[in-house]
Amino acid sequence: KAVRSAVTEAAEAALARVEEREASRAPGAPAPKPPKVAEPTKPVEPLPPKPDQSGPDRRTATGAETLATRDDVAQQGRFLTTSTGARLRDTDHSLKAGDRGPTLLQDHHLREKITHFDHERIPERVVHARGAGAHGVFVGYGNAKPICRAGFLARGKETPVFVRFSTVLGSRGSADTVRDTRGFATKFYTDEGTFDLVGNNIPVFFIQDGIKFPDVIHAGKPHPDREIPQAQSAHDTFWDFVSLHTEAQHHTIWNMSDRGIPRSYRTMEGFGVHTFRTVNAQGETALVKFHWKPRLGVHSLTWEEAQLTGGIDPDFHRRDLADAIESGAYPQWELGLQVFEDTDDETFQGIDLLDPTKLVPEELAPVQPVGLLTLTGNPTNFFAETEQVAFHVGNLVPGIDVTNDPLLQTRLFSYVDTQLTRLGGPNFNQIPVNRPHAPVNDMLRDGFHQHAVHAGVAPYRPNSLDGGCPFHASGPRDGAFVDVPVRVAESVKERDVPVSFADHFSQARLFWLSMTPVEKQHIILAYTFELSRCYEQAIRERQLLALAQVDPELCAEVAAGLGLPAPEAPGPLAEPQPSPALSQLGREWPTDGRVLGVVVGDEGDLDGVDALVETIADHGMVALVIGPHGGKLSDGTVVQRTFGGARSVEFDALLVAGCPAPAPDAIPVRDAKADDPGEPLDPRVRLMLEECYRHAKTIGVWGAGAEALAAAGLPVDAPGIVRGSSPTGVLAEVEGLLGSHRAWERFVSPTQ
Ligand code: HDD
Repeated sequence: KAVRSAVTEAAEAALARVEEREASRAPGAPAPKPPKVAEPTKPVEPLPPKPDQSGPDRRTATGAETLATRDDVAQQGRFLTTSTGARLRDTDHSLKAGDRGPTLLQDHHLREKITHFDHERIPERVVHARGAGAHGVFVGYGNAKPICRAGFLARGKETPVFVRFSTVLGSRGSADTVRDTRGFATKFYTDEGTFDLVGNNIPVFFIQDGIKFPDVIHAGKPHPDREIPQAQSAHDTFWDFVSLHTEAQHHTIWNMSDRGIPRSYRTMEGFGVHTFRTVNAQGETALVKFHWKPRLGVHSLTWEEAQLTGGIDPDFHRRDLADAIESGAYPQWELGLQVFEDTDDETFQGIDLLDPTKLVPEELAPVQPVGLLTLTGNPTNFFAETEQVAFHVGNLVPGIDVTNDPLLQTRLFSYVDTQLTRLGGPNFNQIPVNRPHAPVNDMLRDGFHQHAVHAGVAPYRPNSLDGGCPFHASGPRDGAFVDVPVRVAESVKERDVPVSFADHFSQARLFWLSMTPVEKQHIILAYTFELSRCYEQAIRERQLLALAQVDPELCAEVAAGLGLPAPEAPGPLAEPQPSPALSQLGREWPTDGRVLGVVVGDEGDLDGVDALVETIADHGMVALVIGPHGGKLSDGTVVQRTFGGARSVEFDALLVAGCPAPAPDAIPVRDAKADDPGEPLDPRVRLMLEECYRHAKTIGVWGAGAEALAAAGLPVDAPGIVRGSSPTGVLAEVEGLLGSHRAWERFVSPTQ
């Protein structure tokens, strides 16, 4: 009885409080804010979708217009509601028996909010978990017509696309700049169905048969006992596998080269890797390899930059892509084709086109541009788009077909299968980012997360009840996808591999021989680092034996770094003709979107800095003024980075307008020199200069800037150092040098 009366008293008191509040409210006045709410939650209009995101997904999986448009699926209305649309007056306090609880099971809103949250995560991709996406458009040049009837390649035809870049090994939250292969997957929403080009930034693969994919991935992923290391190949299991399984050696040398640490997604090449078969309007076939050529050229980080960036800005590539798009510096790639005659043996000049560990040098089969990809829009919602996008190498359109490459054949199975778990059922093509833009009438029904409300009673063929619909397209004239009637050789069932797949080293050697000395140096350092992280001596020795079959110099240098004897190759090495196109050096590229740091002090030398910043922007580059403190400098110059907050890795080049002295209360960055009253240069600027110098970045100085270089102990007349009297004069020269990415001559010794 006592308990009951206490409850009744509390309830009455609560009711009285509510009544009191209601009574004190003027007629028509809004409901009072609940107590203890720090942030008023005045309803505002939800953000409209970005104009560039006004997406093409306003239809059901059957192609019909639907009420469930993107705007509807997104948030609407001014008020917070439950998921079933009931307006809520409080989402900050659970429903309790009295203000001190306990909480009531009856609180539907509480349970809905927490239950939904509990299920917010889906399994990350088993590979390529870490990625960034963007919307864009592809425009065909029309010149592919003689070999391919795909409509999206027609002259001037615009096709919306979604691209997702990724690393392979790391988890979803891993750093962008690790040494790894990068995924480059493109979804073309064509009028003839969705075409997915699911490629990488490396033109070859570790394995020749997809049945070994779990092996290579298990070897590359963190060790199963302690789950380390994250997102890298510098560990025993990876090198154990590739040294035993030598067909991986070609892909591995690409990973150890600068290709493994791209400067930006915007400066990566992309490759379809496999050979595909194209068909023209006459039904004639050709074999092709797909290439993406970045307009800004192929550029990479240095190893040290990649390491520093991984700590300072693990989202470096993701941020770079989003910033570039948001600022209107739309990244571009040309789609190119290497075209080969469709012969019975499917080889070109002795290269087996079905072997995905082999490339065809561009000098032998030039890459012919057939269209332009421009990325113009950032995703509105990372999860909805970038995470839920589902690619599949089997998403083909009329005019493009697969070959018997055994790696590709397995991939045709794997991509649907993985989405069933990852996206929770068979209807993932109804998710907005995956919806085709071509009309869909597929007779696929029901299943988890079915969003379409299919009409009709006869989802089967033949039928008479739904008027016989849907009909078969009669052939190419109706836009049908027709499997190329490739002759299948008379054969027996066997688990075997063609003899032509047996050569594992000649193209790894071709790659090595095509590198410039500085690129070779980087490769040597990468192998030495990675193998030095292995514990097992036998693995190092076995990999050295593999390197001996690539090149004796490479093997000897890595062996010396590891303190091991260099083994001899068991037989003579192939002597392939080098392919200069494989090198990243020796060409000039546009400098759009390059980031220039402008170091200024509080005093003096600020003349012309504002004009310089404007000129940099006019030239399509980004200037970030780096000053001793945030806000504005004495002449009003706005500072974007402080000496304490900036690090060299953010910049492609540094312009130095003065020789800023250390602040009296400066915290030394590296050593105690800053306390020395004689120290002429702020140690944080010194560190920036030293790093830029070590990474062979262009440094431009004028006025007292030259003193800063000298104070940092750097030579003022080294390659890539520009000295001048005016900021604009210096900028002109720096811009010229940036075209070749780095002052490559500055990499002189293996220690750099
Ligand atoms: Fe794969 C994802 C590229 C071989 C199985 N792969 C995936 C992605 C890319 C590639 C870019 C990420 C797509 C995205 O952003 O969502 N994969 C390749 C390339 C290969 C390759 C260029 C060789 C030339 N892959 C390969 C094989 C298998 C798979 C041989 C299986 C036998 N790949 C998958 C997968 C993934 C995947 C498990 C994981 C997530 C997904 O598919 O959607 O199915």
